[in-house]
Amino acid sequence: MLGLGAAGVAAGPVLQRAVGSVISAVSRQDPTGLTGLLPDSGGFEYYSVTGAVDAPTDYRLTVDGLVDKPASYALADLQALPQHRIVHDVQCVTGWRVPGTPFEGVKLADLLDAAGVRSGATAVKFSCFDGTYRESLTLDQARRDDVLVALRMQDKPVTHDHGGPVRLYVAPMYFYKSAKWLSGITLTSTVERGYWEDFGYDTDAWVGKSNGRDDAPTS
Ligand SMILES: Nc1nc2c(c(=O)[nH]1)N[C@H]1C(S)=C(S)[C@@H](COP(=O)(O)O)O[C@H]1N2
Ligand SMILES: [Mo]
Repeated sequence: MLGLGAAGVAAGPVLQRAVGSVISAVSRQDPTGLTGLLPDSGGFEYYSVTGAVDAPTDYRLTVDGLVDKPASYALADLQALPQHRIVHDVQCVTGWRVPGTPFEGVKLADLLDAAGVRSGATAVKFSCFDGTYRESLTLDQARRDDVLVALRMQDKPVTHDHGGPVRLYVAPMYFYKSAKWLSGITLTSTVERGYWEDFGYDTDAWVGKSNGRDDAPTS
């Protein structure tokens, strides 16, 4: 496992296909069985690394770690903040793609500003109420305009299957960075690897410029 990242640099697309099939295999084994039950998925594939995820009765999004003002937002609090809309292609690292998908929500940068990021922080860790998935970004990546705490997707509230009520949306990166069922944002002193990154995927997951791919420049 640990050598996989370095091997990716050398093996390129061949390794990419290999790790891609790991994700497909996990998705096929999805114990919820939902993958086959979504007739109008619109090109999306349902992913969950855990079984059925319970919808929270009282949704909260916490912001903590290396901040001056830790916060806990209810959904209504997030809805009351300025909303931003991005229309961009969704690209899963395994190959499927949904062009021109609208996402709308609060800029992650705005939540970071409100929290008052302390000087020792260099990264942001995301946790999910499925209890297992986690992701991370560097602080610079997290402050980009095209990174949203998304409340809407395809011009309607993010559905439970797509990670609602609130998911992360990292437009310039492969979709595994866009953590579903977002529940926590924690400022940390180092980047902590995400769930799939423990299996060899790149932590810096730029579309076309990571995971053994070197396509046309993006962003
Ligand atoms: N909590 C959580 N977030 C997740 C995942 C997951 O399994 N659990 N899978 C990731 C991957 S690999 C992809 S491609 C997208 C899939 O999003 P979708 O189910 O809305 O199509 O969610 C990403 N975020
Ligand atoms: Mo994915």
